[in-house]
Amino acid sequence: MGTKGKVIKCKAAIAWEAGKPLCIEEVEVAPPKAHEVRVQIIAAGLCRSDTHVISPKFEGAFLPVILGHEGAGIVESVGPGVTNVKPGDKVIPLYIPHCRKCKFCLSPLTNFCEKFCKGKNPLIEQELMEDKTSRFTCKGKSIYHFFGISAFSQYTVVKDINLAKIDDDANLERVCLLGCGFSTGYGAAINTAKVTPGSTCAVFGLGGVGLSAIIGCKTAGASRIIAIDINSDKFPKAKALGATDCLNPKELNKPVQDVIVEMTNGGVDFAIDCAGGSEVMKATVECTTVGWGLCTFVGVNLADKGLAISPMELIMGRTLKGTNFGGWDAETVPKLVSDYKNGKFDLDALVTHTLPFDKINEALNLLNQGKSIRTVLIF
Ligand code: PAD
Ligand code: ZN
Repeated sequence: MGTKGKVIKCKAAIAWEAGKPLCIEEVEVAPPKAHEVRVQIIAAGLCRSDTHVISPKFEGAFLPVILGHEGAGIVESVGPGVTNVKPGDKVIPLYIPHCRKCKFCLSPLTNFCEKFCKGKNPLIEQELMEDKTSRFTCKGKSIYHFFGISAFSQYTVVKDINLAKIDDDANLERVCLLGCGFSTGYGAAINTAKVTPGSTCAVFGLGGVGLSAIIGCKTAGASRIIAIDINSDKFPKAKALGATDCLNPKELNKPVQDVIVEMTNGGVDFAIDCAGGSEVMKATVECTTVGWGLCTFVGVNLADKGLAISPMELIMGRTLKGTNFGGWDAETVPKLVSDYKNGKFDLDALVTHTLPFDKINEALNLLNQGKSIRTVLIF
């Protein structure tokens, strides 16, 4: 009488068109094929990256689509050949696959996988399964997957290599944030930048990703953490999580990087951009000290042409780095779950709202109005 091998009808949020609210619809979710897993989503956070694809500014989106890439759930059934998870296991789907065989998976230098590196824009990769078909249909139409995850559905199908199996007692309403926002910001600080004890740091953009970067800087032992946002409402939380100073570029009478350079006797050791866009990237570079300043880029700004930089910035000893998903993969995310359970970091502070899944448009409005850090949707 189980659902294994059968089509499941359930609710999902579909983006039919760019710039329009999502629609909660009944969808059919096909059973998993070889090396695929059908997952019942229990909780999912809403990340800024979900909104990029349905922005009218974004070109090349695959629509209609089921968004969502920060989810956690329970395996409902597995297709032939799946050995890493079984029905009933708790899992976090990851948008960076981990085949464990390719040159990237075998290298300690990256969390990438060959399957992730083929395309140019990860925002529109993994829109279909390996056989180039979708497992979702709605009203007779095939619906695209998103980031290989599509967490905004009560049931989804993902590849086995996109799953991290986590502890049975993990709190899915919190560890869903390890699927993107927390891991990205925290990992940007501790894995990519490798922030050092006693260092000075600047973090631009205080959403879920930037606040997590602040947690990472503090965990790494930074002595000064300067938090920057154009929305001063974000400052109390940044301070509570470890920021020592907060700056709003709109309230300064000179560029924020000049103010930071003055405050820090020549610039910070580490700067992390969690907002995106050429203006912030430029400030991120220019607020670091000559000699050894290290900039890490995380933020994505679609309408922006990117950074034009003078070679002198680098000749003077600065380093530029970027990160996708903070350096974590399917092998290391379960360890992050254990660290959370052991109290190494707190995720509650990032969750400003909890809403039933069908209120997803309310969650989008809260994010767009700068009123939320993370809304966790409960399915
Ligand atoms: P968010 O929208 O919750 O937070 C972004 C914050 O940046 C907001 O508080 C804004 O007010 C602030 N901001 C905007 N413009 C500026 C500016 N000029 N100067 C200072 N602050 C500014 O987003 P989020 O925290 O969910 O995500 C942050 C970015 O990171 C976003 O671009 C997202 O797409 C990207 C991201 N990247 C990865 C990755 O792996 N590289 C993963 C997840 C998210
Ligand atoms: Zn994300």
